[in-house]
Amino acid sequence: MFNKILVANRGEIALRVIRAAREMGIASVAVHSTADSDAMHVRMADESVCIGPPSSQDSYLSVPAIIAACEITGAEAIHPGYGFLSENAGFVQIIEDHGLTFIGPTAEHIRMMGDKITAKDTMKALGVPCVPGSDGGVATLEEAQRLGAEMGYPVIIKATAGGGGKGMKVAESAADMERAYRTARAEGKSNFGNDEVYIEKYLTTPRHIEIQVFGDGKGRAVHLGERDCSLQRRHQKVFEEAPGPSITPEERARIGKICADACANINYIGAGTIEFLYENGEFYFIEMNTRLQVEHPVTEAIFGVDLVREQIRVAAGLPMTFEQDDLTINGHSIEVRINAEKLPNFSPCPGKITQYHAPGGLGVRMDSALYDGYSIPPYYDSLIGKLIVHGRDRPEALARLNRALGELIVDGVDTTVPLFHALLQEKDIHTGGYNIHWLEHWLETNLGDA
Ligand code: MV4
Repeated sequence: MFNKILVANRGEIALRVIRAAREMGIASVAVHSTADSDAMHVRMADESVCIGPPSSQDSYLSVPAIIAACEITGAEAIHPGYGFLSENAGFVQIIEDHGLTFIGPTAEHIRMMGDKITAKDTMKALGVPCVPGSDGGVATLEEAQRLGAEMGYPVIIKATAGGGGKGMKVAESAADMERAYRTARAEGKSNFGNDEVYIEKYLTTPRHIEIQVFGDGKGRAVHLGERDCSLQRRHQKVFEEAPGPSITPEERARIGKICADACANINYIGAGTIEFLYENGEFYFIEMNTRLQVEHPVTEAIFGVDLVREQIRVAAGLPMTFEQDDLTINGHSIEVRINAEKLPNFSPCPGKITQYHAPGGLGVRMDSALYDGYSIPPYYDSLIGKLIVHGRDRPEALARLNRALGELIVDGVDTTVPLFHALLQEKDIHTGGYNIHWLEHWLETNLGDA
């Protein structure tokens, strides 16, 4: 096992990794920008290294600075958290070239899943159900038009290098295809330097269901059920839960096994998420994320496992502490993302926290790097905390969420807390009757959010 690991991230996820390391008897190194000298991850780590100025580009994304911090401190492995360098295959390559270990998948798997056409081809060949669409890339407008006519409209054109909704255009009809095809290609080119696109049948009212997978890199892999992350605004998740309110145990076992077998087949190592659209009882693969996700705690809650601990174990060449048959679901968990944002437009709201009080009690977990008097810097993501609740069933989890939100105090900045109080008044939230468009419709109707 490693003696010391470096955490190449900030905020709540840096704390999350430091906590796992400490429980394992592993020393931790925090890295930080000059804007984060007073950040909680710096205080909580055993050691810290300042790696650059406030801009992420020159600090949390600076590969030379992070490698140098490893060499100075003698850290043997790097945990990337989520975002920043977590899905950067070049970073993984450089880490390995320096004799260090990346706590995460191989550069090859990151590259494979980062290219959406390759990811889909791979998953299809492994027996994972995919959205009907083009076989690989679509090189010409004429081919796109032929496919549109063949599949029937609406269709969606997606950039192979896309993500977070960028480089994705819906064509409602044949007349709409030229515009959609050209803009998807142009956005792929300008955002990712890659204008290759593919086409899928557009699913109009699906849910976003993602399967948590975990592999040991030696041909063993398991699944840890699904999360329903359909409540999103502009491709940012807002509210996540596990298990999915619409998924039966039989469906979970079936799609879970397909995903675990696919990961075993490619010798996948560590945590991964296989994303699906789910409509009319069918799962359709869209993408795979090769990182630990923001919403991993809901899975941890219902399975009673520490996913970061397992990531560190398999990176060190040790086996996972569980097999598929050990993994059973206990109750229901919900996470809400607390962002420093001002409603109704979700505009970023950095500033000084004059008072912070985290909720507690049975079934409540607050993952946050906030403290009284902390100043949220304006340079980074607006996520300032995640409130995760766990109950014996969904109604108990919802009641607990309402109770815990009532205890939470974050003064000095605006947050998304009022949104969750309002959502908990909605019948559809209590019945679980929502899809990927529900929240945006609700925001438009109730807050006038464009
Ligand atoms: C789709 C889709 C409908 N049909 N693909 C959005 C980002 C990227 N991860 C994939 N996305 C979508 N792909 C087909 N064939 C609808 C979306 C989509 C979406 C997906 C998940 C969660 C929220 C969403 C919001 C808008 C569109």
